[in-house]
Amino acid sequence: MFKAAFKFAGKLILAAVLGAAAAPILARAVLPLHAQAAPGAIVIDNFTFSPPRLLVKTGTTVTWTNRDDIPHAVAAVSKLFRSKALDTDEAYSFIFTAPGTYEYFCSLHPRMTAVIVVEAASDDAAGH
Ligand SMILES: [Cu+2]
Repeated sequence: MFKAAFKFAGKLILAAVLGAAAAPILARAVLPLHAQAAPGAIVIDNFTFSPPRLLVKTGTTVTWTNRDDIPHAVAAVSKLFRSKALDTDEAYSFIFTAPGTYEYFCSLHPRMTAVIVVEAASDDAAGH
């Protein structure tokens, strides 16, 4: 009788321990599907925008950081955005709210070109 009750309690404790151990694993597996607005980071160095083509979702803040030892600037071909000249280690950010292909260049060195492709976030796509 006591033995049976003890066995039963042991099973409950085992279940509780397993449950506690499984919870963080489940949380880790589920979370990345939600709150993931991958930030966009572009590095300017050696007269080059890297990456030359960046794919982001709507609502993403893209930040350009000048790691070159001379000034550069960021200017959209469409004139949607335009930074001032960025000295070494200075940064410029722009939030992309609409899907599209955004070509841009360095207004100080117009041969430096690159592109940002903005895709609708999955939540947006469902509403349209
Ligand atoms: Cu430049």
